[in-house]
Formats: sequence, structure tokens, C-alpha cells
Amino acid sequence: MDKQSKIYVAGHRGLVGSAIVRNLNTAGYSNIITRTSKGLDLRKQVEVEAFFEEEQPEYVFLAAAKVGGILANSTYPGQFLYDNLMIQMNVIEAARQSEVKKLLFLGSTCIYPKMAPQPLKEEYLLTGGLESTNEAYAIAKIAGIKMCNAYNKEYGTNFISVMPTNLYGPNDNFDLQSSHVLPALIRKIHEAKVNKKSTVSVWGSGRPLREFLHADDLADACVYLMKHCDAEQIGEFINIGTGKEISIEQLALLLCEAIGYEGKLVFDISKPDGTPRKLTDVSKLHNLGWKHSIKLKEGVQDAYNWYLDNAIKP
Ligand code: GFB
Repeated sequence: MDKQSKIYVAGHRGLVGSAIVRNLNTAGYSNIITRTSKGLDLRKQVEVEAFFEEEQPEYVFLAAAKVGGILANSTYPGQFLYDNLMIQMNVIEAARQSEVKKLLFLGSTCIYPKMAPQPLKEEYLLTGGLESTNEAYAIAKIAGIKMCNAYNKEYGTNFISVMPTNLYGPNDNFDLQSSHVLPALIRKIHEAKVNKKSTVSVWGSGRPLREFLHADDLADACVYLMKHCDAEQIGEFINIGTGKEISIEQLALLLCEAIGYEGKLVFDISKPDGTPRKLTDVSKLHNLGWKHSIKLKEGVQDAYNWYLDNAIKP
């Protein structure tokens, strides 16, 4: 991939896609193409094939997906399964037909069995039952991994798959029904501070452990892998994370500190905990020469500043 290569970033308005575009722009890549979902519905095969035929991108970052937190995943399993399967099948197949040099498919660490040993090594895929709150999404993402691998085997393509841990950063979703925990707690704690409320509700027991990676770090890893590592070296897929975990309660306390809120946390156990632990083994990524650089404490401050500057409606 060189600075003039034609690069298509699918999902450029989302948390991941926007971070990839920022990273490419900063590095001087000058031929990036994007489409909004209004201009191109990736769930429609005819539209996707016409787009690839016309644009002939050389490299593709497949960051378009239907995503959401624990509640959205468990409330809309049909949409999560359908939208994600359609988007990835259409884009991967069109990339094959138009002989894209390399494609990077983004999944999620929820593909691992709920009770897999920790930290999660890539080889644990399909060794046990999935977490029920995000089974539909995980099944779609597993299909994406398998599709990239099947295409590499059958057609000699160079399609790689990456499985990021829980992400956060600019352009995150702050809607309390559909967001992930970190942006949800930023909003809840900020609003409790502004409205002088004495408590904030945290879903579940606060005991689940999660790993959080800043979207700028993820983007950097994706661009690094696109430039330096082919499907043969990567194998079936590769984890992208920090290898460090924190409980939801500790995360909430960290956010209270960053936001300057002194009230109490109240745990709402009518809401699901989800998988108890989801810590990635990042040794394969480290061995390929990439390591994260944004520490959680700095990252959450950055995410809170972004929320203050961009997400609060006047
Ligand atoms: O981030 P999250 O929604 O998704 O929730 P998952 C993580 C943990 O935070 C759960 C708790 O134990 C939640 O109960 N939590 C506490 C909250 N307060 C809140 C809150 O206000 N909002 C939210 N959303 N959670 C998702 C999967 O799982 O992770 C996706 O559903 C995907 O498929 C994504 O894999 C990365 O980490 O449980």
C-alpha cells in the first residue's frame, strides 16, 4: 500500500472507520474513497458490485457493521445477524470479483466462547458455546472470518481478519439504549454531575471484566497490518487489544475521577452482565511488531473531551 493507492474505507463515519480515515490522512494517503449509507447501501449486492466495478479500489478496510452494546445486541438479534452478514458477504465477494489487492475485515472478541480460558488465544475460536447476549453478532463475525479464509484458500485472495477488543473514542455512540458501556457511563456521569444528582446507575453487578482499546490505537494497528502483514503470516485472524483488563466498577470510578463527579454508583442487577471476562492474548500482534500506545486513563480523558466538544447538543 503506497501513498497513492486507492483505498476504500467502508463505514467511515463510525468509531472505527473514522479513526482509520484519520490515521491514513495523517500518514499522507491521498486517495481514500468513502460512501455514506444513503449513497451506497452495503446490504444490497447490486449496489455494492456496481460501486466496486466503478471505483476499483486496491485496498479495502471493511469497518462497516451494525454494532451496539449489550442491550442493542440482545434486543435486535435479527438485525445484527442480517445486516452484518449481508454487508460483509457483499463487500468481500465484490472485492474478490474486482481483484482487490488486500482487504481487512473487522470482527470483535465476542466471537470467542463465553467460558473460553483467559487470556483469549486465537486458537480458541469455535471451542465452546457463545455468550447469549451477543450470539447473533458473533455468528455473523465468525462467518466473516471463515469467508475471508475460504476465499484466500479457494481464490488466492489476501483478505485478513482482525478481532478488536471493546473500543472507545471519537465518534462513539452515546445513545443510552444502544451504546457500549464506556460512552454510556461518560454520558450518565456527566449528566449526573451537571444535574447535581447524588447517584449514577451502572448496569449489572459491576464485576465483569473488560479490556478497552482507543479507536486511534485500533486504526494504527489496522493500517500497520495492512501495510506489513499478509494473510499467510496472520493466519485465520488476529486479536487487537491491550492485554489489560478492568472491572466495570473500576471503569466507572475512573470515569467519575476524569469527569469530576463525587456521587455514588448504584448497580442495577436487573440488567445483564454479559460475558464475565474477555481479555485478549495479544502475543501474536506483539510478535508481528505492533503494540498499543494510549493508556486507558489518558484515553478516557480524551473521550470525555470529545464528548464535551461534539456530542452535547446546545
Ligand atoms: O459495553 P457493553 O454494552 O458490551 O457492556 P459487552 C459491558 C458491560 O458493562 C456489561 C455493563 O456488563 C454491562 O452490563 N454496563 C454497565 C453497561 N453500565 C452500562 C451502561 O450504561 N451501558 C452499557 N451498554 N453497559 C458487547 C457485545 O458486549 O461488546 C458486542 O454486545 C460487541 O457484540 C461489543 O462484542 C464489543 O462488552 O458486554
